[in-house]
Amino acid sequence: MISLKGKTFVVMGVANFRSIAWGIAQSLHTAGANLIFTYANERLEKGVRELADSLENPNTILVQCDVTSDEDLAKCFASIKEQVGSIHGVAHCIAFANKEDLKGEFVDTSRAGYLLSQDVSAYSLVAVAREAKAVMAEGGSIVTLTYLGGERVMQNYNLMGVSKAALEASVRYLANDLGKYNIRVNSISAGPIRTLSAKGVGDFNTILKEIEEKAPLRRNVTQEEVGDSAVFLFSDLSRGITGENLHVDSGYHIMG
Ligand code: N5H
Repeated sequence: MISLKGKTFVVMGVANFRSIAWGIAQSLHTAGANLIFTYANERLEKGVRELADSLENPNTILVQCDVTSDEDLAKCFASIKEQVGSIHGVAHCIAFANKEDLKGEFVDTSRAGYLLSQDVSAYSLVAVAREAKAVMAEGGSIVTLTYLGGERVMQNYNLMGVSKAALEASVRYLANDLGKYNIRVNSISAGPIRTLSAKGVGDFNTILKEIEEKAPLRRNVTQEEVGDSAVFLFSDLSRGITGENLHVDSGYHIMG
């Protein structure tokens, strides 16, 4: 197993125990890393605190951070700097789209809905990377989460697909900017997992079934698998990789 002992990682976007962010946090914890969790608002704080406390030998820090607020972001990373000095990576696991925009046709997307989704799901990575750069004195690794709908048209993913396309392009431009500081930026394109984001998706079972039938591995992926891949991207084993989109999807993306 890869050791990340003595290294500190910020995990943004844990909503509950099903979150991919939580899978990443658990894998990081298993690798011996120190963890800092950020939560968007008070409503989410209690759940994140309970999960953080459930980790064996918890040595974790919680910081509030709404990524749509530049002030919050600045305060959050200043507080992290004050508490730990420097960090070695950030897991950005944050996205949002209004429910009504995740059905029907993309052509009907409102300006406000589009901008909100871009702000929370794509621009936030740029802002987080800028803040994180100031706290990554020894270089680092930034990992964000995307989905195949950012590369091709997937039913109902609509404006989230466009936000993920912007996120994936942002990964490449950020990788180019931050490479000279030995900061790597990559994304993981996870197969569908039943998270809070997926809640209310009417035909989610059909989507999962299609993966079981068509993906090379003939099964769906788990939070743990995404978490372990993130640990690889956070570790020195991936030191030659940046600007990459790693598909952790049972190979589904290679299928026509
Ligand atoms: C093709 C699909 C199925 C249809 C699309 C699902 C898109 C989900 C992503 C967004 C981020 C979900 C979202 O913003 C839901 C909100 O409108 C309502 N939920 C909330 O506000 C909850 C409480 C909070 C915690 O959620 C968020 N996001 O803040 C894609 C699926 C097969 C795969 C999938 C589910 C992809 C993905 O991007 O998550």
